[in-house]
Amino acid sequence: MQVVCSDAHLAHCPTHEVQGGRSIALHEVPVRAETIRHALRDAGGFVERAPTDHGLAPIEAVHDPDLVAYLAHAWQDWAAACADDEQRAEAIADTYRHAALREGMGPAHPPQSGLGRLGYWCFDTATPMVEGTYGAARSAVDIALTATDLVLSGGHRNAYALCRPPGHHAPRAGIGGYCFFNNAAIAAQHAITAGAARVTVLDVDYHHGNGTQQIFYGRGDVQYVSLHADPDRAYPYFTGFADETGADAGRGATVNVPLPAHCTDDRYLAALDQALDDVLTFDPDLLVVSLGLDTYHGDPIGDFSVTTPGLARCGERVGGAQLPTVVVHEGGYDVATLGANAVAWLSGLLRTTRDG
Ligand code: SP5
Ligand code: ZN
Repeated sequence: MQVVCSDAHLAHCPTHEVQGGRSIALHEVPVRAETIRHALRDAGGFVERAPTDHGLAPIEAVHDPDLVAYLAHAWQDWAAACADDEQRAEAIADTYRHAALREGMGPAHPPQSGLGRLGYWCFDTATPMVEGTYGAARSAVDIALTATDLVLSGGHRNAYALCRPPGHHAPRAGIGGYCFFNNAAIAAQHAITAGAARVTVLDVDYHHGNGTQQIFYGRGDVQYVSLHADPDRAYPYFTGFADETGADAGRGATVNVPLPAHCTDDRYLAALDQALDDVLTFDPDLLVVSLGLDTYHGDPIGDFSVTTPGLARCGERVGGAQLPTVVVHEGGYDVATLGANAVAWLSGLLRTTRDG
């Protein structure tokens, strides 16, 4: 199996996030991708490839060009506005553009201050930026796009994009949830631009992919199907309910399956089988999987009970759909098991894929 990866992600290395009011060590760290890379090397049968530069056009086909322009100099803006080096180390906003702030007064404009600007674009306290963040996020997009090219025109039945930072929480005009550019959404749109009639994004990260859902909510050509922790108890709290099914031309093309705490392998696989029925009914030309390994029972920020053999069975079910498939990496934070779990899921996919 082709694995697209690079060292560029190493430059995105903030050290802390604010979760539930506490400053804690950041969960989304470089060693996540490195440990998966090494496990795939040890497992054998995985071939590493470098990404190619796709430029800004595929990003701006999905994201607000003003957001893209902001991110290119966000850290410099922040650094210039900071009081001292200690504050400057990592960009985390203190004020967010909450809908109630300007209710009845028209939309806010991006403020001049680098501190204010961050809260204009970012929606949470867990998405710190450092100087190397933009380059790493650009590279993650190129990784997803290169993997997509391998499947669209490179003669490969599937490919794995080992992306970091992840992407599925980033909407058209915002960042959050450790995400800057929505790698999976950009890959899906890239396939449509290249001539695909229909593309499905199947999101199996523990968290709801609010960004991907928002980007395609009104679209009938890109289906979004997600299994995730019920937003009544889990981040991102405001999206991912079962009654969110799409709007306008996208009516019925969004499928949300909220799941309970301690969700077992069997419960998860039953939900996945149903979701795959919806995917096959939609009949996409390409499947993009947003793969999060934070469904694993040992994940520090999840509460599911999915095991390593369970993850292998998940990969088998997805491979059984027999669709050209791009697997785009999202979350998963139990560093000790990430490698084994990635190998399990991807090997499952390969086992059931014909001429994989
Ligand atoms: C890509 C991805 O997986 N992003 C996840 C972002 C989650 N950010 C904040 C999570 C807050 C979770 N609080 C859980 C406490 C568990 N003990
Ligand atoms: Zn997640």
